[in-house]
Amino acid sequence: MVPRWYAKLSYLLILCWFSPAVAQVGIENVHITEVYFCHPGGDDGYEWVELTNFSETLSIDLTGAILATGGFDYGWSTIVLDGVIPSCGRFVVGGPFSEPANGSPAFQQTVNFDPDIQNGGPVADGVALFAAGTVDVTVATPLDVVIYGEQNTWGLPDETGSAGDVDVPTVTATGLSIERVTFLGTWDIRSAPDPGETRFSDPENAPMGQCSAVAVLRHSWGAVKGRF
Ligand SMILES: [Ca+2]
Ligand SMILES: [Ca+2]
Ligand SMILES: [Ca+2]
Repeated sequence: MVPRWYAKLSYLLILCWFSPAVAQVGIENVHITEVYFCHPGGDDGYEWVELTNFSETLSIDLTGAILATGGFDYGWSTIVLDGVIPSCGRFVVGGPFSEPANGSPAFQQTVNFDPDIQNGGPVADGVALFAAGTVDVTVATPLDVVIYGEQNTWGLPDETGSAGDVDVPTVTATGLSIERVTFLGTWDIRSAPDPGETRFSDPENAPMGQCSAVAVLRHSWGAVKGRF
Protein backbone atom coordinates (compact mmCIF):
# COMPACT_ATOMS: atom_id res chain seq x y z
CA MET A 1 0.00 0.00 0.00
CA VAL A 2 1.49 3.37 -1.03
CA PRO A 3 1.13 5.99 1.70
CA ARG A 4 -1.24 8.80 0.79
CA TRP A 5 1.41 11.50 1.32
CA TYR A 6 3.69 9.66 -1.11
CA ALA A 7 0.98 9.51 -3.77
CA LYS A 8 0.28 13.23 -3.34
CA LEU A 9 3.95 14.12 -3.60
CA SER A 10 4.34 11.99 -6.72
CA TYR A 11 1.32 13.70 -8.27
CA LEU A 12 2.76 17.15 -7.54
CA LEU A 13 6.14 16.19 -8.93
CA ILE A 14 4.52 14.88 -12.11
CA LEU A 15 2.47 18.09 -12.38
CA CYS A 16 5.61 20.23 -12.05
CA TRP A 17 7.46 18.08 -14.51
CA PHE A 18 4.82 18.44 -17.20
CA SER A 19 3.73 22.04 -16.62
CA PRO A 20 4.60 24.21 -19.61
CA ALA A 21 7.36 26.76 -19.07
CA VAL A 22 6.11 30.28 -18.39
CA ALA A 23 8.96 31.84 -20.35
CA GLN A 24 8.06 32.96 -23.84
CA VAL A 25 10.28 30.81 -25.98
CA GLY A 26 11.82 32.79 -28.81
CA ILE A 27 10.48 36.21 -27.78
CA GLU A 28 13.93 37.66 -28.53
CA ASN A 29 13.11 37.12 -32.22
CA VAL A 30 10.24 39.59 -32.04
CA HIS A 31 11.04 43.18 -32.91
CA ILE A 32 9.17 46.43 -33.30
CA THR A 33 9.27 47.14 -37.02
CA GLU A 34 6.88 50.06 -37.58
CA VAL A 35 5.05 52.66 -35.52
CA TYR A 36 2.24 54.94 -36.64
CA PHE A 37 1.72 57.56 -33.98
CA CYS A 38 0.52 60.82 -35.53
CA HIS A 39 -2.68 60.88 -37.57
CA PRO A 40 -4.01 63.90 -39.46
CA GLY A 41 -6.87 65.47 -37.50
CA GLY A 42 -6.25 63.57 -34.27
CA ASP A 43 -4.44 60.44 -33.19
CA ASP A 44 -7.00 58.77 -30.95
CA GLY A 45 -7.98 55.39 -32.36
CA TYR A 46 -5.72 55.50 -35.41
CA GLU A 47 -2.36 54.62 -33.92
CA TRP A 48 -0.72 51.23 -34.26
CA VAL A 49 2.51 49.34 -33.75
CA GLU A 50 3.75 46.53 -35.98
CA LEU A 51 5.84 43.68 -34.59
CA THR A 52 7.71 41.17 -36.73
CA ASN A 53 8.85 37.70 -35.74
CA PHE A 54 12.22 37.20 -37.38
CA SER A 55 12.38 33.51 -36.50
CA GLU A 56 12.00 31.28 -39.53
CA THR A 57 10.90 28.35 -37.43
CA LEU A 58 9.16 29.50 -34.24
CA SER A 59 5.64 30.75 -33.83
CA ILE A 60 5.76 32.82 -30.68
CA ASP A 61 3.04 33.32 -28.11
CA LEU A 62 3.09 37.00 -27.25
CA THR A 63 0.49 36.65 -24.52
CA GLY A 64 1.49 38.64 -21.48
CA ALA A 65 4.33 40.53 -23.15
CA ILE A 66 3.99 44.28 -22.71
CA LEU A 67 4.14 46.96 -25.35
CA ALA A 68 4.91 50.25 -23.64
CA THR A 69 5.22 53.84 -24.78
CA GLY A 70 6.98 56.89 -23.38
CA GLY A 71 7.30 59.58 -22.41
CA PHE A 72 9.32 60.46 -19.44
CA ASP A 73 9.65 56.71 -19.10
CA TYR A 74 7.90 53.71 -20.69
CA GLY A 75 4.97 54.02 -18.33
CA TRP A 76 3.04 56.52 -20.47
CA SER A 77 0.79 53.84 -21.94
CA THR A 78 1.05 50.07 -21.77
CA ILE A 79 -0.68 47.26 -23.59
CA VAL A 80 -0.57 43.65 -22.51
CA LEU A 81 -0.24 41.69 -25.72
CA ASP A 82 -2.53 38.79 -26.50
CA GLY A 83 -1.96 36.49 -29.42
CA VAL A 84 0.49 34.45 -31.41
CA ILE A 85 2.86 35.77 -34.04
CA PRO A 86 3.79 33.16 -36.65
CA SER A 87 7.35 32.62 -37.84
CA CYS A 88 8.33 35.42 -40.22
CA GLY A 89 4.95 36.94 -39.44
CA ARG A 90 3.66 40.34 -38.43
CA PHE A 91 1.44 41.38 -35.55
CA VAL A 92 -0.25 44.76 -35.74
CA VAL A 93 -1.68 46.11 -32.50
CA GLY A 94 -3.66 49.32 -32.12
CA GLY A 95 -6.68 50.96 -33.68
CA PRO A 96 -9.57 50.41 -33.68
CA PHE A 97 -9.90 52.60 -36.76
CA SER A 98 -8.55 51.51 -40.12
CA GLU A 99 -8.59 53.70 -43.19
CA PRO A 100 -6.21 54.46 -46.07
CA ALA A 101 -4.68 57.41 -44.20
CA ASN A 102 -3.34 55.15 -41.45
CA GLY A 103 -2.38 52.39 -43.89
CA SER A 104 -5.64 50.39 -43.64
CA PRO A 105 -4.26 48.13 -40.93
CA ALA A 106 -5.77 44.72 -40.22
CA PHE A 107 -5.26 44.36 -36.50
CA GLN A 108 -4.15 41.14 -34.86
CA GLN A 109 -4.98 42.83 -31.56
CA THR A 110 -7.39 45.75 -31.53
CA VAL A 111 -6.73 48.13 -28.68
CA ASN A 112 -6.84 51.90 -28.39
CA PHE A 113 -3.59 53.29 -26.95
CA ASP A 114 -4.55 55.27 -23.88
CA PRO A 115 -3.08 57.80 -23.57
CA ASP A 116 -2.14 58.10 -27.24
CA ILE A 117 1.42 57.36 -28.28
CA GLN A 118 3.69 60.36 -27.86
CA ASN A 119 4.61 62.15 -31.08
CA GLY A 120 8.34 62.73 -30.77
CA GLY A 121 9.62 66.24 -31.21
CA PRO A 122 12.59 68.01 -29.61
CA VAL A 123 12.37 65.65 -26.63
CA ALA A 124 12.45 62.10 -27.94
CA ASP A 125 9.81 59.48 -27.20
CA GLY A 126 9.92 55.73 -27.53
CA VAL A 127 8.08 52.46 -27.87
CA ALA A 128 9.41 49.36 -26.14
CA LEU A 129 8.65 45.67 -25.86
CA PHE A 130 8.94 43.96 -22.48
CA ALA A 131 8.82 40.29 -21.60
CA ALA A 132 5.77 38.71 -19.99
CA GLY A 133 5.89 39.03 -16.25
CA THR A 134 7.59 42.43 -16.27
CA VAL A 135 6.45 44.07 -13.06
CA ASP A 136 7.46 47.68 -13.70
CA VAL A 137 8.20 48.94 -17.22
CA THR A 138 9.63 52.17 -15.81
CA VAL A 139 12.66 50.34 -14.41
CA ALA A 140 12.89 47.07 -16.37
CA THR A 141 15.21 46.55 -19.33
CA PRO A 142 13.22 46.26 -22.55
CA LEU A 143 13.66 43.50 -25.12
CA ASP A 144 13.39 45.87 -28.07
CA VAL A 145 13.05 49.61 -28.45
CA VAL A 146 12.63 52.39 -30.96
CA ILE A 147 13.40 55.94 -29.88
CA TYR A 148 12.28 58.84 -32.08
CA GLY A 149 12.70 62.58 -31.80
CA GLU A 150 15.57 65.01 -31.68
CA GLN A 151 17.21 64.18 -28.39
CA ASN A 152 16.72 61.45 -25.81
CA THR A 153 16.48 64.02 -23.05
CA TRP A 154 14.75 61.74 -20.57
CA GLY A 155 17.24 58.96 -21.14
CA LEU A 156 14.79 56.29 -22.27
CA PRO A 157 16.71 53.03 -22.03
CA ASP A 158 17.39 50.74 -24.96
CA GLU A 159 17.95 46.99 -24.91
CA THR A 160 21.14 47.42 -22.86
CA GLY A 161 19.27 49.10 -20.02
CA SER A 162 21.18 52.36 -20.55
CA ALA A 163 19.92 55.50 -22.28
CA GLY A 164 19.52 54.66 -25.94
CA ASP A 165 20.53 56.49 -29.07
CA VAL A 166 17.80 58.13 -31.10
CA ASP A 167 16.78 55.75 -33.91
CA VAL A 168 14.67 58.22 -35.90
CA PRO A 169 15.54 61.91 -35.61
CA THR A 170 12.05 63.10 -36.46
CA VAL A 171 10.41 66.26 -35.22
CA THR A 172 6.97 65.71 -36.66
CA ALA A 173 5.47 62.82 -38.58
CA THR A 174 1.81 63.58 -39.25
CA GLY A 175 0.41 60.89 -41.53
CA LEU A 176 3.79 59.16 -41.69
CA SER A 177 5.18 56.13 -39.94
CA ILE A 178 8.60 55.22 -38.70
CA GLU A 179 9.84 51.91 -40.03
CA ARG A 180 12.69 49.58 -39.35
CA VAL A 181 14.53 49.16 -42.65
CA THR A 182 17.36 46.79 -41.79
CA PHE A 183 17.53 43.67 -39.69
CA LEU A 184 20.21 45.25 -37.53
CA GLY A 185 17.89 48.07 -36.54
CA THR A 186 18.24 51.05 -38.87
CA TRP A 187 15.05 53.10 -38.98
CA ASP A 188 13.57 55.55 -41.44
CA ILE A 189 10.46 57.63 -41.99
CA ARG A 190 7.90 56.08 -44.28
CA SER A 191 5.55 58.30 -46.26
CA ALA A 192 3.01 55.51 -46.86
CA PRO A 193 2.37 53.57 -43.64
CA ASP A 194 2.75 49.88 -44.25
CA PRO A 195 1.15 47.78 -41.52
CA GLY A 196 1.50 44.04 -41.92
CA GLU A 197 4.46 44.14 -44.30
CA THR A 198 8.11 44.25 -43.36
CA ARG A 199 10.27 45.86 -45.98
CA PHE A 200 13.98 46.31 -45.92
CA SER A 201 14.92 49.23 -48.12
CA ASP A 202 18.61 48.49 -47.73
CA PRO A 203 19.54 46.15 -50.62
CA GLU A 204 22.16 44.56 -48.39
CA ASN A 205 19.31 43.13 -46.34
CA ALA A 206 16.64 40.65 -47.15
CA PRO A 207 13.34 41.65 -48.70
CA MET A 208 10.22 40.84 -46.75
CA GLY A 209 9.57 37.17 -46.30
CA GLN A 210 13.17 36.28 -45.57
CA CYS A 211 13.15 37.25 -42.00
CA SER A 212 15.91 35.73 -39.96
CA ALA A 213 19.53 36.73 -39.69
CA VAL A 214 20.42 33.48 -41.40
CA ALA A 215 18.11 34.33 -44.26
CA VAL A 216 19.52 37.84 -44.47
CA LEU A 217 23.05 36.54 -44.76
CA ARG A 218 22.04 33.82 -47.19
CA HIS A 219 20.16 36.27 -49.35
CA SER A 220 22.98 38.80 -49.41
CA TRP A 221 25.48 36.13 -50.32
CA GLY A 222 23.10 34.63 -52.85
CA ALA A 223 22.45 38.00 -54.43
CA VAL A 224 26.17 38.46 -54.91
CA LYS A 225 26.53 35.02 -56.39
CA GLY A 226 23.35 35.34 -58.44
CA ARG A 227 22.12 32.01 -57.15
CA PHE A 228 18.84 33.10 -55.60
CA1 LIG B 1 -6.04 56.50 -27.98
CA1 LIG C 1 0.22 60.16 -31.03
CA1 LIG D 1 5.41 47.54 -42.01
